[in-house]
Amino acid sequence: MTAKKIPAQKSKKVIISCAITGSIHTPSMSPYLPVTPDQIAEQSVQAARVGAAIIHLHARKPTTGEPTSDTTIFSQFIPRIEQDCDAIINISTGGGLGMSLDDRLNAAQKFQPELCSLNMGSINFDVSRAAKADMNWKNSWEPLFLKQTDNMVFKNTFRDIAYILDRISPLGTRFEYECYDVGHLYNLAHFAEQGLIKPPFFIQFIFGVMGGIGADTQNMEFMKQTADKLFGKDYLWSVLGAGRHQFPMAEHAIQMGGNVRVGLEDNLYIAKGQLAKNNAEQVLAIRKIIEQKGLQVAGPDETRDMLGLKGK
Ligand code: KMH
Ligand code: ZN
Repeated sequence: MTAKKIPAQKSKKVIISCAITGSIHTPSMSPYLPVTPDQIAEQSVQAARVGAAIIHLHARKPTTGEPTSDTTIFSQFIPRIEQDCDAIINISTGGGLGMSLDDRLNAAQKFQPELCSLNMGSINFDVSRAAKADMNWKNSWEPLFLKQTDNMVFKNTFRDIAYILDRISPLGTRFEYECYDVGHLYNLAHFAEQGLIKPPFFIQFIFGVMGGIGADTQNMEFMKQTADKLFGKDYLWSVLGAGRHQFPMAEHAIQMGGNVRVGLEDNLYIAKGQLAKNNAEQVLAIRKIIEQKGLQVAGPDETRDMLGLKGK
């Protein structure tokens, strides 16, 4: 996948989001995946200090690393991150595969952050191939969880999305709209037409999840053309490439004038065969690419203005 030669847009600043831990990777895959509240807080603050304006968060059970919606665990890292850096907190409403919709909303309702993720459609989300890896599993839940994902739907029906909007929008929280395929942009347009969401829309184009659109640059251009058609100037876009697609897709997005998401939620590596030692390493690497193109990284307050957020 070679990036086409498109002149970089010099005027605007690039927003870096960092997704710290997620709910898909498991602790045996990398010793650097943050799992405990201390690790999540430390890596979030480090990532913010080196240029991430937005920190996207999930929680895990500290002893096993299993994804959890328990707000007492979120409360062991969210206030610390808020206190130790100025980054925008973005809490997942995707939670972990298999969680109920209400559980997925617990943390967002409690902490009322500036941003939440909102997944714009139901998809297959298959990471079962990871269960076949020749791995010395640290916890029995890990291979069991991974294995069953070939028969799992990540459910985000129109009713579910409306339910989330109904509960979270009144808190003044805005959304990062997660679009895993072109149809999800149309779903988003439907909610915009209903007047249930207001611009500017911050859209995350997600490439390379098994169940979503593939990770190639033509698909990125098609997603962008479709979003232009549906939302005109009313949106900002960012790119998340899953796994090994993270950096090539992010670089192409920067070249096309988009924003980027990195972090160990999406990819555990910093180079082929080399695990990232923390989230900040990936933030620094993408920052270097942005600056080499003569562009600047957006700070948290600039990002708040660009996305129309309520503030800290
Ligand atoms: N795991 C990513 C592919 C969410 O948390 O709501 C997308 C994501 C979803 O971050
Ligand atoms: Zn997430």
